[in-house]
Amino acid sequence: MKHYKVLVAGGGTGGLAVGARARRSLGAGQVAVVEPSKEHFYQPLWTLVGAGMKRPEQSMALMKDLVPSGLDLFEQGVREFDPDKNNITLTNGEKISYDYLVVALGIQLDLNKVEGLVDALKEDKTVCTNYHRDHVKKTFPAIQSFKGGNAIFTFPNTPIKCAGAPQKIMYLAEDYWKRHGVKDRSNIMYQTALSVIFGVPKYAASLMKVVERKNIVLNLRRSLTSVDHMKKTATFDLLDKKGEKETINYDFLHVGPPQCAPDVLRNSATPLVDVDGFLDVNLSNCQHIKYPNIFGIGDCTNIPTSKTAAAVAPQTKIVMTGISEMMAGKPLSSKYNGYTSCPLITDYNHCILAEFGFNGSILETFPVEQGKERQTMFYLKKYIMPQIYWNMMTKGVWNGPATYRYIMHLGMCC
Ligand code: FAD
Ligand code: UQ1
Repeated sequence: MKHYKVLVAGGGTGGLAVGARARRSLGAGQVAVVEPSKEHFYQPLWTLVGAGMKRPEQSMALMKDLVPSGLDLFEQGVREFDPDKNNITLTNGEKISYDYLVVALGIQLDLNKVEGLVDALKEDKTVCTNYHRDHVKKTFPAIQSFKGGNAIFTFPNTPIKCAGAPQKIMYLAEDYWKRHGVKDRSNIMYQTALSVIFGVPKYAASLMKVVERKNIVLNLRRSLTSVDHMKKTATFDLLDKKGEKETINYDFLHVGPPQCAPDVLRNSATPLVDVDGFLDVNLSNCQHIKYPNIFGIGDCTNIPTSKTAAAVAPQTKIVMTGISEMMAGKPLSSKYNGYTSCPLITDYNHCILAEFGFNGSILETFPVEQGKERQTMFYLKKYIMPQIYWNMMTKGVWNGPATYRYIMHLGMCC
């Protein structure tokens, strides 16, 4: 059985970053990443792909080109965890053992939870989702060919990555339709399972002004249950009226799909996960609650902060610091504040850069009013973040903006 000092399950944003970081600190041949996909995606770009501002290829790089030399890559899925024996089984049956395991499996789309959605995404040009590596390509053509009627954007009744993404694409589509003379003939609806537009009151207040200015119909506590693409209808559960439903005709439908913990975790026979199937970790240091040599990072964990790549950045450092401290026999020192960020794009030129931590505490980097729609934040999202991602994050040298926040606030902040 092959053995590694650090084994990383999943080679997405968190897995690649932590793998590269561990490789640098522990040397060649000591660290491996298990990732079945040959392709790695910078998913935050999908909002811009959906709006026609970036090409799909710009969001993708081959794993073989990203993995640094000396970091071993297994092009397999993890089939089973055996945390009591410190090993995992791959989909091809091979077992690998480890001293430390980092679980970075992301969150899984649960398209089948909405009856008829898979068929609608395949068959109907007017149904799209920025959340899927293939279907994201349909979004901009669907926006371009919309000639008026009902345009529906949905937010699911499940955990979700980048909770802002279902509304960002709506604001971009509205801007596009306004500039192309379609807006007057359209009825834009945001159907969300939440009881607010956004979870942090400061940014929710700014977004409510955007919704009002754009004449968007905001329908709270609605959960998409089925799509009939032959009849072009979408049906929603009214979450505050038990058993009641509403059916709406659509001419354009962007779905924020239901999501769930990855199957391999949810179905795990071991006590690795919480009741919802997410990896059960300590929110301060990302260490597993029961197995101290297991750490979790990113969307697959039950850390109570919004699931984003921005959150993964500081977690990468916390995980690697924790492993180094354990190797040195020291107690863990990290205290994660829950930092996460959501660049809420409101049109083709503006963005509200939401940055917050546990319990909605505001953790803004820049010494300006970040609740405002700003061009500078749009350029940060469109041009600077992809550079940071490909040149720093995937190489394991981006810890998030905490140091810049401290400097820009002259040391007078968190
Ligand atoms: P992922 O990057 O999803 O990686 C998980 C990896 O695990 C995948 O490569 C997968 O193939 C692999 N895997 C799955 N199952 C197995 C298995 N059984 N064995 C081995 N490997 C497996 N974040 C931001 O910070 N800012 C944004 O503006 C932003 N916008 C977004 C817009 C959209 C449309 C989307 C979809 C996401 C956005 N995000 C944004 C969220 C961000 O992309 C994720 O939070 C981030 O990628 C999480 O990293 P991760 O490593 O936890 O998961
Ligand atoms: C961030 O660190 C990050 O991860 C790489 C993102 O994902 C793409 C983000 O969207 C944002 C906003 C951040 C935070 C970075 C800065 C400079 C505020």
